[in-house]
Amino acid sequence: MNDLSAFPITKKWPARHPDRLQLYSLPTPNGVKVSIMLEETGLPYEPHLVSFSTNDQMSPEFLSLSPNNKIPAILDPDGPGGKPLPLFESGAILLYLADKTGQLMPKDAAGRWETVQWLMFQMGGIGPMFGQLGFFNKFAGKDYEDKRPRDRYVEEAKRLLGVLEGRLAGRSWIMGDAYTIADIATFPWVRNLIGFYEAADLVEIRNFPQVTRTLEVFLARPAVARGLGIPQRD
Ligand SMILES: N[C@@H](CCC(=O)N[C@@H](CS)C(=O)NCC(=O)O)C(=O)O
Repeated sequence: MNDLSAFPITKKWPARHPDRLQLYSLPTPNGVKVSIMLEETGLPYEPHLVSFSTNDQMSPEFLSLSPNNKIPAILDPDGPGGKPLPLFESGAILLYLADKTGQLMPKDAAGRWETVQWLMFQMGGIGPMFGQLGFFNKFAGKDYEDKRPRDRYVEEAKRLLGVLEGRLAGRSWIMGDAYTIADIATFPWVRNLIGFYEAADLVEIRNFPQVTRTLEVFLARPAVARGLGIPQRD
């Protein structure tokens, strides 16, 4: 069950503990979703750093597991039927880990689907739109004289924050009292938007007190604090 040698990714990133779930990642907002989830669940795992500075994500070994050349990806030696399971896409990985551990997902069917809905809201809205805002505000796009592309994503980020703000009114977490994978997917992106992407003033984050209040509680969780630094950068 623990023989991972058939997976080319283990040639570049050897498994020292082949009985543990293998994580290939970098502490970006998508990457930390999975390390936070693993820290929250207590599942034993072995993290491997996929360095963008050496273009590791384009190596044949990484592409053999994650053909879209994006982190995070996992290889679970103990997947369904006891067979190894490779997986990429952070939303799919969060769903898989919730299913495997029975944690961070409501038990009732209606609550489960509502959680999946908010997970998809993050995957299809918050992640891609905040990411574009990061490009136009912090990275190469900031030098463009024409600010219309940046402003388009500022407006879209504000709109999405407004949706989240409305959802959190009267609730501790996205799913009410239950802390779930929807929170784990969403709040690393809010943190990044107002931190690393330096867009707090642009999106007028002060107008979203429910969002910032929940972000603070999220960041105070010990598993979140640990997960934000995994895998350790060189
Ligand atoms: N939808 C994907 C997006 C993952 C993603 O965008 N990962 C970025 C880092 S946050 C990446 O690996 N970029 C490397 C590249 O594009 O070459 C997921 O949620 O897993």
